[in-house]
Amino acid sequence: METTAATSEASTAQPAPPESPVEIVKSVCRSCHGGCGVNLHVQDGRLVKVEGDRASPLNHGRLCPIGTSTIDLVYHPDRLKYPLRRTGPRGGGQWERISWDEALGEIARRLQAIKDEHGAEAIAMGTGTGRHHIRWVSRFGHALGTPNWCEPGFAQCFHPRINTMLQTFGEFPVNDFTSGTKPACILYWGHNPLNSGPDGETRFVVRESLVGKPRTIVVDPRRTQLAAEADIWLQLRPGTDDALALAMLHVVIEEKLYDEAFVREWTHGFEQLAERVRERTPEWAEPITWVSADKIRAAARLYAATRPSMMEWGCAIEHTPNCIQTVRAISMLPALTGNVDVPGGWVFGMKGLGRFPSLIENLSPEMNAKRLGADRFKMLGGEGADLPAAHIPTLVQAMRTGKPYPVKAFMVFGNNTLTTFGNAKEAHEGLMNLDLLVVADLFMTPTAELADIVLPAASWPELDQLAGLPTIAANVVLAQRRAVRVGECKSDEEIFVELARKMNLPVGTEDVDVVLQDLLARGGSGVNLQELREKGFHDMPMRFHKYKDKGFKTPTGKIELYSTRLEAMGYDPLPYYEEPPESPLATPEVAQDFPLVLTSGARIPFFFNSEHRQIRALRRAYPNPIMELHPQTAAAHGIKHGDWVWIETLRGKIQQKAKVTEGIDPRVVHVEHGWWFPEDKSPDHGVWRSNANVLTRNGPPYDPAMGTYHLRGLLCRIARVEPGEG
Ligand SMILES: Nc1nc2c(c(=O)[nH]1)N[C@H]1C(S)=C(S)[C@@H](COP(=O)(O)OP(=O)(O)OC[C@H]3O[C@@H](n4cnc5c(=O)[nH]c(N)nc54)[C@H](O)[C@@H]3O)O[C@H]1N2
Ligand SMILES: Nc1nc2c(c(=O)[nH]1)N[C@H]1C(S)=C(S)[C@@H](COP(=O)(O)OP(=O)(O)OC[C@H]3O[C@@H](n4cnc5c(=O)[nH]c(N)nc54)[C@H](O)[C@@H]3O)O[C@H]1N2
Ligand code: SF4
Ligand SMILES: [Mo]
Repeated sequence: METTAATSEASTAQPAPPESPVEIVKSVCRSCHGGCGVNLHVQDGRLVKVEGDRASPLNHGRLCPIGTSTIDLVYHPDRLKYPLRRTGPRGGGQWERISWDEALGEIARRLQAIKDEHGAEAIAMGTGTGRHHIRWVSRFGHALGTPNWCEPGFAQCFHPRINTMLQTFGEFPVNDFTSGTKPACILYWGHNPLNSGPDGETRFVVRESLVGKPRTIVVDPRRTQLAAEADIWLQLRPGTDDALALAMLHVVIEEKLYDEAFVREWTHGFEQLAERVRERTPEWAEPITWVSADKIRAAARLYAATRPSMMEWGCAIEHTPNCIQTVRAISMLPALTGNVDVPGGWVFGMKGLGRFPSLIENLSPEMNAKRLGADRFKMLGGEGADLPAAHIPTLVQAMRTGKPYPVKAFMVFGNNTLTTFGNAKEAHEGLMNLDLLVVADLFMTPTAELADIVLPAASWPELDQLAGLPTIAANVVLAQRRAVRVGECKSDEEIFVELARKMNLPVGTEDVDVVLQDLLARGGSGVNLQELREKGFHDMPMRFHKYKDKGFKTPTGKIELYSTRLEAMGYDPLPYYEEPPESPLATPEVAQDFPLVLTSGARIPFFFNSEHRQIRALRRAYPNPIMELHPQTAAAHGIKHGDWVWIETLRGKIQQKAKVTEGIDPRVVHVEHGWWFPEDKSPDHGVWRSNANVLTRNGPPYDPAMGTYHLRGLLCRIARVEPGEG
């Protein structure tokens, strides 16, 4: 039975026999990065209703369309319910059911054989973004002895911000949504949190921050709802955020709009920064960014003059290969204007959870040095990383070519590789070349179809976990509870513990609850696991100006506008502009054939990355992949609203349905990411038809410190799909 996804306040309900008692389990939705409090109603061992918890500070009883569809997710007929072993050729779609014992036994045996023959580094771990189990993936890898784990968001999403902020500010700042002080100004930069609710905020607290009617500035190539309602909308050319940020810094410094006392006392390298941006005038930035110099000035003035102000930044600033310096430049706007660790502005969190035991200490220095990409990208895989990860393009290359050394096994826990890695065709080649591919997922995705063994993962109402949100800051600590069981599904956490035991690993074999208790005990919340589970959440009162006690946690004790740590790692200590590697300015010869600027991946409220396309209510609300183009561009190509359109780059071509809108520049096209069609025949499930990552690049140049590749601001051409084509 399906429920409608159209409202944000609804809960899902199914009729149940009146005589059975209903148990209510307090838990937390983890279908996105957020953590909306929920009451799970369980009757006869079955989830019968999921309602938002009105007491939760993160959602006050509300759920988004995805959370509202939880019952449809949990009991979807296509859920994987027991382990499967492939019987025919890789990707041939032939499977046999096996027991957990057989599955884990075979995985353990084959991993051990690969480790013995090629070394532990020949085994890579993979996962997806920000879920309950993300930290358990690297933990298991480290217990096994491999330094190679990866997540498609690590170099492309959130972690560039984390690592840059740790180097520059000493801590990771988040917005103060909970103290009650409303911001006077919010700058939304490459971020549309009304749709996305990322990084452990929920879209509900984000909405509430708008209640006090703050002034708003939006940096986005598309006219989103936020952009349409903004005081100032900077409609930039995709991929030129660095130039825009430098020009805004120029204005703030040149016109002395900064907080002089804060800058003097609490920042390092102001003079060098001033020198770096002296020539970066709005007039310099205008032809690069396509934003008028007047608007750039107006935005810088409004932002600097209106305090307290929040900086709401998103993954769009991490989808071009100058990502670390872009993040640094943008972060200097709150730094210069003193909007750091203040009520209603950027704050450092209360750290309700301890540091997750990643077991990285289990790796020798030699093994750490073998992490793919670590020698080049120190902010991703080396000393500049909070939790070092492997560089995905280098990993895919190691799978495809055996260089710099062979990677033979990939253990994927919650990632649909073919849809979310840049340059999906190369990722496919890599997967096809493996000796062992294991995929744990809720559904048989096009990636799982290529596996040797598929494991049925438990969805969030089926497992116990803790979350501290916002991510890293952890002002609110939440307990996720197992309320029901489906088939033979196991949580990722349990699978790792069982596999570690089966392989007799020296570490990583403790029960899940032992790890959780320790995590909570080492945080600053003061609650124990049982209390937390009874209430569902614990929010901690916020303290501000914490840096006044002991300074910022950087080598100079100040916010490092001039970064001594980047300098020590051999990177530029000051932010700079760099044109994206494929663009009308960088590659005019490519632009002759591919004249439009392509950006991808703006989030929609009905799906999380490549997920939820099989949930009927969500799919009914949003049936097709949509590309956006301007009416002039549409007319020039004979394209009408609703036509299917070919979008083609140097890498390949796909089709999505046209939304013709004035809200995008005539020179720019936007495509959605994550599309496949569960209803299409196996094994591909239509993954090559509309998948944005057929179009994207994973080649160099990368961000020199982070290894980031290019997903937004590429070059493309378009054509109408003619009847009978494609
Ligand atoms: N419902 C839902 N929620 C999600 C997700 C989801 O798929 N669905 N995904 C989750 C994930 S992994 C993440 S990282 C977050 C992402 O969420 P956000 O950080 O909000 O990022 P996006 O929605 O991808 O993009 C934000 C805006 O960037 C604009 N944009 C495109 N190119 C550029 C550019 O070059 N520069 C600038 N300044 N803007 C650009 C887009 O038009 C878009 O409106 O959301 C998370 N939450
Ligand atoms: N072109 C383009 N590409 C992008 C982006 C873009 O904007 N444009 N965005 C990038 C970003 S920011 C990110 S973070 C990545 C996101 O990439 P990922 O986070 O890897 O997202 P998915 O590939 O959708 O993989 C999630 C998979 O996990 C499964 N799953 C859900 N819950 C569980 C669970 O509890 N256990 C297990 N084992 N599996 C589970 C889902 O069914 C799904 O198959 O994509 C990146 N790719
Ligand atoms: S915003 Fe995220 S956590 Fe909240 S209901 Fe939606 S999917 Fe669940
Ligand atoms: Mo992401």
